[in-house]
Amino acid sequence: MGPIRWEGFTPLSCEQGHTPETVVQMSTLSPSAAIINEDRYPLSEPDSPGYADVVTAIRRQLRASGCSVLADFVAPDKLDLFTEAGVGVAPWAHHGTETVNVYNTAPDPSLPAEHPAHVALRRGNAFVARDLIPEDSVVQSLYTNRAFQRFLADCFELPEIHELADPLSALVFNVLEPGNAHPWHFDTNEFTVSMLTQAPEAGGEFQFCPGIRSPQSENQSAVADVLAGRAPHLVRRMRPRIGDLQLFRGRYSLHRVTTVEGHQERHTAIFAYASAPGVVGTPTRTRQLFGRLSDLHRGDEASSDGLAG
Ligand SMILES: O=C(O)CCC(=O)C(=O)O
Ligand SMILES: [Fe+2]
Repeated sequence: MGPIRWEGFTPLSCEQGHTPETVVQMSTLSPSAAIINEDRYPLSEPDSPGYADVVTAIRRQLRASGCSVLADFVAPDKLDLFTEAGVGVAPWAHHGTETVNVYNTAPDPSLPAEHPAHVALRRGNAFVARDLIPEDSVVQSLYTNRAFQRFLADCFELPEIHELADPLSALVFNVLEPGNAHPWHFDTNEFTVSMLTQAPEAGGEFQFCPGIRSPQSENQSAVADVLAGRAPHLVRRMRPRIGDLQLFRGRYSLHRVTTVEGHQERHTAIFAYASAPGVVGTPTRTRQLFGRLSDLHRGDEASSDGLAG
């Protein structure tokens, strides 16, 4: 496998009168013409009717279910770059088999017996931290691309979005080996952007319960019902394809990935952003995911919105 490189812009020809300086400048503003399927997602033309139509459709889906899958987001001839990016770093994933609950919180005996926080789940997945993903990787280029960020902010109806300040969790590959699952959980961040880069032979289905909790209500009884398998009507099932981009409000929607079957690992690139700058994961969560901390992780364990986890 050759080195993975993506320049982040389509080189402009001399006839157009662009100097090297303007080309470099455009590389941070204009996307991605090279790797994004601009026929369907015209990110380099944010003022076009086509862009507005795409954003409107995505907003509608996000409002309705907290999830929108942007089919064929990556240009077909660039899919391999994403798969190779994941395959190249998967050996560096931190593997942890841990007993967790849906909130990723420590056991709390003071909670009532029926509280879903008492349900112990086995999490057998692995994460590659951002600081182990080469800077010239295609996923780093996409993560930091301004046009991509502007597009995501438009989709999530935010004035702007910010890269996490967390050097580990801002951008990760999630590696699920055969036999492992990512059990029911809520995400720490409000919304997540992810892309399957290698599919399992079987299993590894994404399941979610749209908007099962909100900042106003934890809705513990419904969460407990889902964990006990008593509420299949609340669960939606999805099987993403490589190169589809998934936008997801994972802080409010309980979700999981079912057990991976067959011989091939399931790889997902996860692009984490926040509506405010400077967001860093808590030390507890960071240790769970990566087995280590970075200098930036402070001792502050409290979440900002009052929800657990
Ligand atoms: O791999 C996926 O599709 C989802 C992963 C996930 O939910 C997470 O990392 O929080
Ligand atoms: Fe998640």
